[in-house]
Formats: sequence, C-alpha cells, structure tokens
Amino acid sequence: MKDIRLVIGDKNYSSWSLCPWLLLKMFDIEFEEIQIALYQDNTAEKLGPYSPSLKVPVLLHREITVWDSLAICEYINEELVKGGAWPSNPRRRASARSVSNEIHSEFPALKKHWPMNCKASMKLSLSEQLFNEVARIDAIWNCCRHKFGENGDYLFGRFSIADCLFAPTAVIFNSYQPELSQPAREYLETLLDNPFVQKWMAQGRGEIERLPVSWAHAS
Ligand SMILES: N[C@@H](CCC(=O)N[C@@H](CS)C(=O)NCC(=O)O)C(=O)O
Repeated sequence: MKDIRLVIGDKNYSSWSLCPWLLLKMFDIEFEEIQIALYQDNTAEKLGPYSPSLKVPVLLHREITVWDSLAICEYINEELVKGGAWPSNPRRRASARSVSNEIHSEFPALKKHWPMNCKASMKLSLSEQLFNEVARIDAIWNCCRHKFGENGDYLFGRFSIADCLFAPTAVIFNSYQPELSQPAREYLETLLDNPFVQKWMAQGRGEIERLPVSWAHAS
C-alpha cells in the first residue's frame, strides 16, 4: 500500500476530486488512487470506511485522514511540498487564498446548473444569476492574470493551489462554453492544455457510469 492514498469519485462527474488529484500530479507526488462511483446504491457503503462526510475527495496519509478538497490541498501544501503550493509572496498568497476560497464556497447557480461532465458539449442560455457568476469568475481570472501573472501562464504566474481550485471550472466552461474575455479565455486554455487536466478529462470521458440526464445534461 502506498503512503498516500486519494479517494476520488467518477472523473467524469466529480469536480472537487480533481483539485487535490491535480496538485499531487503537478508536484510529482506518488499516490494510490481509490475510485468510488458516486450516486450509486452502494456509494455510501463504499465511502464509509474512508470518508467521515461520505463525500469525496479524501486524502489518507499514514494515520491521518483529511477530507474536503481545499483542506486536502492545504494539507499537501504544509506536509508534502513544504509550502510550495501557494505563492511565496504574502500579498499574492492572500489573494490566491481568497479566490480559492471564493470558488470553493460561492457560485451556487454554477454549481447547481452546470455540473461537471467531461462528455458534455453544449451552449446553454444563462439565467441572470449564472451570467453574473460567470462574469465574476472572468473578473477574478482577469485581475489575477493582470496583477500577478507575469512569471507564467497560471493565475499567479507559476502553478498554485488556486489553479487546482479553478481546474473544475475550466472543465465545466469547456462543456458549456460561456462567453469570456480574451485574458480569461487564454487562462482557460492554459488549464485545459495542462497534461494532467487532459488526462483526467480523457479518463472521465472513458467512464461508463451514467447519471440521469437531468443532472448531467449529457450522455
Ligand atoms: N466541500 C466538499 C464537497 C465535496 C463534494 O460535494 N463531493 C461530491 C463529489 S464532487 C460528493 O462526494 N458527492 C456525493 C454525495 O453528495 O453523496 C469538497 O470541497 O471536497
């Protein structure tokens, strides 16, 4: 058994699982992947031994269990990559934490109406709330790229936890194709071109489990 195990859901559907998975991959940390199909009759029974919240993702490191995507990313940052997963500059780090927490805790319409589905490709009309949420994400991406992005193509230049938190948004935007400003579109392309995001999406598209169409908008 490997020292580090990450419990994730379906790659096609589980947006939050992608965040710590991408962080571990980007920092070249070896881990065992334990995948559990979500929303099946036996999902809770299978998650029970691993997940206090009965949700994914969960990180198991020696005797320590960490759940919730952002808490897992913080744990990886502290215990496994010596603080290297946030920007080192305090001002940048404060902004990176702020936008990461914002995408994690806000955007209710996006989370409700545009679930992640790597197989989906469609342009849907946006409610006013959804329009405003997409505009806010566009503004975050613009602002971070403009103010902090000079040393690379990621939100704060070099790759950080903020990019992990926005990776599911990139997959979602790839499916539902909202209008974006040019800088936001360029950042979206950076995330979608990331080889590990590509790998995740390809594996997600290859999965055969299917949720109801009303949930996932696609086959
Ligand atoms: N705040 C949690 C949310 C976790 C979450 O909702 N995970 C979904 C999959 S992406 C899940 O496990 N759903 C199963 C369920 O709700 O029964 C996090 O960031 O990890």
